[in-house]
Amino acid sequence: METLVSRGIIESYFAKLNSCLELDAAIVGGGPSGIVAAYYLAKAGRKVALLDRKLSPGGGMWGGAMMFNDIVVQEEAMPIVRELGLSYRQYREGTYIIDSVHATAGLLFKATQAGATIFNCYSVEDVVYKQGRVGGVVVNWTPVLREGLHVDPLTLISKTVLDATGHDCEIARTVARKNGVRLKTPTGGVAGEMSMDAAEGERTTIDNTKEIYPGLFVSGMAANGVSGSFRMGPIFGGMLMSGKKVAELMLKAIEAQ
Ligand code: 48F
Repeated sequence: METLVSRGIIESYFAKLNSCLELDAAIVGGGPSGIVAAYYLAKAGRKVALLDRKLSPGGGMWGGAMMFNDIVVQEEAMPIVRELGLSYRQYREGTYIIDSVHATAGLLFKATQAGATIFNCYSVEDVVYKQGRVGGVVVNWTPVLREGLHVDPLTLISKTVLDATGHDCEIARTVARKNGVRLKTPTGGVAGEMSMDAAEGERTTIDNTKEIYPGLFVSGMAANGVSGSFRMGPIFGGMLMSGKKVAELMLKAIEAQ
């Protein structure tokens, strides 16, 4: 029995990893925008893997605000909430409350059910960069990096890469710093996020969701971070809409290749 269990996991896991060595979409970061992007890309029949450095993907959504585990979603994003089958209740006109643990678990369930593969405990430490294009991600075990062990990474080739790493915009930062290139952002680099303006931050999150370098897209807080716009706190409609928008942009880019 013990050997059967171990062999089952090893064979299944490495078949899964092997099938993800060449992707349509590599999504870095399993916060709400990344998970929603994974859902729509997988639903469209694309080969998509989402990588998150933590044991439990979900980013900043599990904890609601200050660990009070509810989130607010505005009317414009409710079609996505309904499509994903999340339970919610109306709060005031045009605003809804969702239990944040239910929301996070629900998004992860729907994305994987649609066919997205999630690799947790994977840190993306670099990208594949060829002929002026981002063409994949360089991954390592999070514990390897945490321990500072000198262990080389593996590579997943991908037609598109999404930086959904949240406030730190890690992938955009790495691409600009290591390759000396200008990104399609107001500064040509990572401008860094501004302080809180919830309404403006929500609006600009959608505007700033785009391809910032050939093959490299941004969503969620990373979209506002690279373009120097506002944070918005525990209102999550913009994150969901950003994930849907970026999936549509990435689908077009994949089809064009
Ligand atoms: O920050 P995060 O939740 O991303 P998001 O989709 O959503 C932002 C909101 O949660 C919140 C907000 C809403 O109003 O402002 O902050 O923009 O999740 C980002 C995820 O990316 C992972 C990290 O563990 C987290 O789960 N991550 C970050 N850098 C890396 C990474 C990396 N280099 N490799 C792998 N995962």
